[in-house]
Amino acid sequence: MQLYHSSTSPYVRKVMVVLHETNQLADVELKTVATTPVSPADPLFGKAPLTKVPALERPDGPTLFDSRVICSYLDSCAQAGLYSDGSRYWDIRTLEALADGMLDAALLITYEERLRPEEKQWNEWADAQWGKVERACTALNQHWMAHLSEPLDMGQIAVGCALGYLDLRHDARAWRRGNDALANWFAEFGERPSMVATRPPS
Ligand SMILES: N[C@@H](CCC(=O)N[C@@H](CS)C(=O)NCC(=O)O)C(=O)O
Repeated sequence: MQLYHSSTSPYVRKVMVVLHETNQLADVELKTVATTPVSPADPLFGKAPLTKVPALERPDGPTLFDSRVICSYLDSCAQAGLYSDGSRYWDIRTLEALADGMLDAALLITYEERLRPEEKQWNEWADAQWGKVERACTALNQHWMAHLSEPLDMGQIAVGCALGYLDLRHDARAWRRGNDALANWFAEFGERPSMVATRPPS
């Protein structure tokens, strides 16, 4: 299989962490591409029409995207149980959606700051996106700490990758402020070998 990859993409990182945690790294060849909304990567055309990474090309079926689909697929290949099959299933899916939603908002801020011409940038809009990230961090800190401390699952991996991205691109906005429990959890979770091996270059 071939994974369309970028070393700074937090969505790709989710997939890479799953590959590490489920011992499937050898099954996947990485194809690094640079893709943005205004410069879509040529190799993705025809395979992943949204031209986003990650995308997973398989020998026996259509290319898979997005990160949730790919992680779920890899989990089922390895029968790793990262989504559980009991009452935790919906919690895990919701936690992953919350983490991915934080990422979506944080990535929009990154694009606003890096891709849009300076004179057209809209600070209130970026701050409103950050409001979503802040509310998500507060919810994690107040309601999800017990879940985050349970055995490894996909929700935890997604939250770890989302917080790592906030540190990479939006450190100055200080997500840890008022979220001590979450910050302590991430300090430990970020030291898992799979998280260390997939740390984005700064
Ligand atoms: N929902 C997608 C989001 C993927 C995504 O936005 N990836 C970014 C890189 S971090 C990308 O490829 N952006 C290019 C674009 O938006 O056209 C997923 O979970 O895989």
